[in-house]
Amino acid sequence: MGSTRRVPAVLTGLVLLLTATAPATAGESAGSVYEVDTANAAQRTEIAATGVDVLGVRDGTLTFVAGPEQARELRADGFRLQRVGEAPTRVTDAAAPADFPSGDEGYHTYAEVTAELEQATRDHGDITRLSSAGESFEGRPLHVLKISDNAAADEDEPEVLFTCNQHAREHLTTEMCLRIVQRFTDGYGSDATVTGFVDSREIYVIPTVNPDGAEYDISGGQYQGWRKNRQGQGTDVNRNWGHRWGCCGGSSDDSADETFRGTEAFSSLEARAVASFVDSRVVGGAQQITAHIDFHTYSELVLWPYGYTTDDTAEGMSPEQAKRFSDVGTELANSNGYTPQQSSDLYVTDGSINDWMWGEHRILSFTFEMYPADGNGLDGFYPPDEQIGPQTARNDGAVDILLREAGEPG
Ligand code: 0X9
Ligand code: CA
Ligand code: CA
Ligand code: CA
Ligand code: ZN
Repeated sequence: MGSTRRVPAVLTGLVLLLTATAPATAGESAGSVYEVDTANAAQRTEIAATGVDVLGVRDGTLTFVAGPEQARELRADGFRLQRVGEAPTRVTDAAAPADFPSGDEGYHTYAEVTAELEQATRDHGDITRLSSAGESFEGRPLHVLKISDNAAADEDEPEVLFTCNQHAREHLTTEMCLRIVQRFTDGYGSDATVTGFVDSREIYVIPTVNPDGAEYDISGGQYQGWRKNRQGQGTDVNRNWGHRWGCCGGSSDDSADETFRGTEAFSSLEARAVASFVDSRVVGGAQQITAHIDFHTYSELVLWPYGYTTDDTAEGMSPEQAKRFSDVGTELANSNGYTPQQSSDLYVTDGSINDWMWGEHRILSFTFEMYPADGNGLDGFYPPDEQIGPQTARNDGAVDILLREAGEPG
């Protein structure tokens, strides 16, 4: 990808020289950050369908990263793009980081996540069990922590799943999953609500679905603004799930794009491993997991399926079921101050985790887009680590509502 800026000829030579002698860690520009005012979901879907990197939507204003060619195309289609900033230059290769960039060390690297989970199992052996759903493309175990009384036994209790960090740069979500781990282990025996749920539910937490991408995002001394996994040019894990994969213009078939759907459904090892784990929870013909939240950032939204269609009801989604999503979604949003909506009201996505969880398993599956509500482009993915405490605790009530709903008849 080239730069959109015009460079004086005398400087061009210098730039070429620098490029030619650049070390292996030199990067490529991810493009520019743009804003455009949109009238409806159809327009937002049209923009997203070009494969640009959608960062957020606020009051109809869509913020995204686009390369020069994508920007030209959109302008030719009549969209009035406002360039508001430059995306960071990405490293092509860098060592695994010791920690987050200076000042943000409160966030957990993959090694720190692993250590936290191991510590939790040491401290609370009888109510935890650590396993893995499989490995990432680069071979990192995809940790699954089960929390329940008699955790070693498969009891007849409603099962609930929390997944985080499908998107590499959405680090606050990993902290959200760690908050759930910490709360339901350390609070056991002292907090009555926590104790009740640990005794009556089987809670599964997957703090990082995309550890390769997350580690890459913090490599090279500055945030990379990376979204996808690290398989080839990267697959958008949240476009790779197998329910109506690639059906409806809600993902890209271009591997360079930020919403690349992969070469086939579940071509991403991460989506495939998590799906296999969920499939494995079918016992005696019945899916044991009844409720799920997939955490993302940002925009402060509670979203529900289907994402592939803007219709409220569709195959496998009756009016009653759509109403339950809307009712529970609204209650969740009332508890944390987010905005509730069907995910396709934002823009159409196909191959998302929620569509698969509901479409294939009838799991009550939500996406939360966490803090901030409005993010100034890529900055929104990197709130200071002082926000970890308040912004994860903000969802305690919503987590409890979901755990309650997991016990209700669908
Ligand atoms: O586009 C996405 O995958 C999610 N937004 S993000 O900015 N975190 O990338 C939204 C997914 C919601 N769509 C469905 N649940 N279908
Ligand atoms: Ca850290
Ligand atoms: Ca149990
Ligand atoms: Ca069980
Ligand atoms: Zn996301």
